[in-house]
Amino acid sequence: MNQHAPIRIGHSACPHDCPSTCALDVEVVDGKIGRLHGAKENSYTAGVICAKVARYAERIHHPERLLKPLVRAGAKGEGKWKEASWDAALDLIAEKFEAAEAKHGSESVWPYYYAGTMGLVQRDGIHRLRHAKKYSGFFDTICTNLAWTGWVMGAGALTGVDPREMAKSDCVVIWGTNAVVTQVNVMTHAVRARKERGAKIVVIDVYDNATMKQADLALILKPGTDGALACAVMHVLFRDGFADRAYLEKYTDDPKGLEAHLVAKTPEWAASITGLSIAEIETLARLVGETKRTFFRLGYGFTRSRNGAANMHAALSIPAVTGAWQYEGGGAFHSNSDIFKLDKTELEGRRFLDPKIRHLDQSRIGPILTSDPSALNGGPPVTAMLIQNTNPANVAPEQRLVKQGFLRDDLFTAVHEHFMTDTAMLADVVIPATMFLEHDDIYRGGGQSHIVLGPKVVDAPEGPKTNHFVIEELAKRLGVAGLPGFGLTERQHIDKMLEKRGLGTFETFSEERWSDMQLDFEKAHFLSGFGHSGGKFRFKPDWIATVSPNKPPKSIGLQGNWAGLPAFPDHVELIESADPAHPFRMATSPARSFLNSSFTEMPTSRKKEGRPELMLHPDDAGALGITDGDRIEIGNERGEVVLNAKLFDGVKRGVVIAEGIWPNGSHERGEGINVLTGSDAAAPYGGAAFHDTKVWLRPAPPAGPPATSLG
Ligand SMILES: Nc1nc2c(c(=O)[nH]1)N[C@H]1C(S)=C(S)[C@@H](COP(=O)(O)OP(=O)(O)OC[C@H]3O[C@@H](n4cnc5c(=O)[nH]c(N)nc54)[C@H](O)[C@@H]3O)O[C@H]1N2
Ligand SMILES: Nc1nc2c(c(=O)[nH]1)N[C@H]1C(S)=C(S)[C@@H](COP(=O)(O)OP(=O)(O)OC[C@H]3O[C@@H](n4cnc5c(=O)[nH]c(N)nc54)[C@H](O)[C@@H]3O)O[C@H]1N2
Ligand code: SF4
Ligand SMILES: [Mo]
Repeated sequence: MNQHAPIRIGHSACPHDCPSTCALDVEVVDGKIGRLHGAKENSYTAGVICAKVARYAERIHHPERLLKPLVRAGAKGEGKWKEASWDAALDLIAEKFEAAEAKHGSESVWPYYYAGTMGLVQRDGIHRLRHAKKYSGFFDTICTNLAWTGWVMGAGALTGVDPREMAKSDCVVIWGTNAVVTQVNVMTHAVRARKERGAKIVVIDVYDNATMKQADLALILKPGTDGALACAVMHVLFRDGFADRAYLEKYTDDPKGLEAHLVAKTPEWAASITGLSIAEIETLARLVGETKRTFFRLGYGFTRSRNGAANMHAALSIPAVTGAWQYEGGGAFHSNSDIFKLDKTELEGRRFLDPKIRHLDQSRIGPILTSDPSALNGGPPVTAMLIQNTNPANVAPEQRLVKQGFLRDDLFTAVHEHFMTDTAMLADVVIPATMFLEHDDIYRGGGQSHIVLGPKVVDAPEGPKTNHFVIEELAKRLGVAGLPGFGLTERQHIDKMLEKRGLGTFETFSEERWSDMQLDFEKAHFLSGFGHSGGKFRFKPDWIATVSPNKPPKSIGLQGNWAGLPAFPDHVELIESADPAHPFRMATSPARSFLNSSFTEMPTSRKKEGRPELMLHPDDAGALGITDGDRIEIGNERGEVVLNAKLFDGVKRGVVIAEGIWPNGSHERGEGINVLTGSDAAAPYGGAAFHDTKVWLRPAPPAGPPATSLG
């Protein structure tokens, strides 16, 4: 980069799958990207972004970036490719989709996508093609299902207190989110409360992570036991006179029933389940009881268990008992996803949606691709796929099944990517994608309240094309390009969504950069009632009838597995409990310098993360004859993986933590951590329990001949 060339500042939004959706200032020098900064004038971003995105230059100008369409030239997964023109690659994909449809019907094609980009146009346009062609539906369960469902069961809407209000709290409870790592902006506002008001910060997690280092009260519990903690806290609140009975009477469904139910949920009871001491539980209860302005910032991590929806509902019930919702800086927040209301009907081609077409569960891709009849939902095998913005061969549970599926000879897979990911390695065709600074899009922040515009900042290199281009070009080849909703540019789609919402146009938004959609105080605090009919917070969830954004479409067949879900907040043993053959429980918590599998290609990120490791308690290691750095084999019925032991006393005995989703090829046998995680659909309607896995550990046998590495 020429040091004397003038620096231009472009504006954008971070497209990655992170609740923060930071507004960005982007340095551009000589048409190349320099440092990225958080927009200071955005009241949520407040000038702060994470380090991995600040060094985006390393990702966008990466020497291994995909620049040419590639067609498989050897066996699947062998890594032999020949270059192709865009026309040839798109013709081939269209031809294979037509052939699949001719043989097994349109449902044998399964467009598969996720939130590698959160831009609405580039991410969600794939549905336009899906619906127009009656391809199999996509039930997106992998991330938000358990968390959102649990929240909505209680509050009735996926909204909550303005996250900036944390700065006005006297106590911030950061529960099951490693915010320092996964959404750093939470800390900006929480730490402001401590600096300006002497607020206490509480962190509840399964290990002593980076966020816990910031805590005044640090609680390390066993995975999947948060419901027990929440119940004991509420037991103490009722017992010691901290329950706000007037609030309970006015705003909740059955406070007397709850109080009676909680009589047996003592701190002793919860201590035996959570591994916390009675004193720790009493301290938390007293703190949130005495501190009316307590802000519960509830994350995703503690819901990635088979009882995760119930645990979210239980934690969310606490502020309804204290009445914290009534106070500025008090109440709870998880996601604002319900406030934006941008109309995607046209973008997603919803008018073509045929309710008879089957849906397939994203998280069950392993059983689906290996043609497990229960996962195929009564339909034909999947024989053709287009994959955008996601890397299921690495991130999806039950990885051995996923890979076995991708290796099927009768499956055609096209992957649209930035890099040769584990999934791209298994494809038949790989096409190169633009990055967010090279295309137009619009974003909404689930973890905050802004809609942020992301206009194109620089030209893409020769080769990569947008997701939008690929969908439109396939539509032409598949005979649906004449249908309404096709043939528009990205900007036209953005204009339509903004205009319908009364927010102007792409043009006017380019000046404003973002729009703050925050609900007013009364609505955000549910002071005019919660989202359910009747307006009450529900301590007694209606797991079946409640309308929830995660409820599966009827055609998925999976109509709810509520067996075992509790009538009132509770601890339920739906988790993969340890047993004599599997004495440990594993959580796969996020790594700071990766974002799921993204950024694993960046040299700085890899250097910072070191190597795939398993954190375990020194006493557990001692009992197994394992010392720090030893190779250790970890397994269950689904498979085995070798990691290096990292002795660590910030975790309960019997609990182990594997941080980060390393590329499969970074592991000794070419298989990643998701070999061990389960793809069974968690109650009530599915979702992946990534932090809920029983395992055995043993010193690893000597490394054999190198396994076939897939990445
Ligand atoms: N650096 C980085 N940032 C990320 C990501 C990343 O991988 N890396 N991922 C992005 C994505 S897709 C998402 S959805 C968000 C998710 O962000 P978060 O809401 O933070 O959720 P998780 O990353 O799943 O886990 C958060 C914490 O939950 C803890 N945890 C696991 N099980 C339990 C439990 O039973 N109880 C409690 N109390 N805690 C538990 C984990 O140890 C971890 O510290 O982050 C996004 N941001
Ligand atoms: N063990 C374990 N597994 C997990 C989790 C966990 O905590 N533990 N977390 C889970 C969660 S919460 C999630 S959300 C999933 C996420 O998993 P994924 O959806 O696979 O997310 P990423 O790994 O970030 O991969 C996104 C891919 O999209 C590509 N991409 C980005 N932008 C674009 C674009 O504009 N166009 C195209 N065509 N491609 C693009 C990136 O290069 C990247 O390879 O992983 C899940 N897997
Ligand atoms: S904190 Fe999240 S939204 Fe902000 S720059 Fe980093 S990854 Fe993007
Ligand atoms: Mo996620």
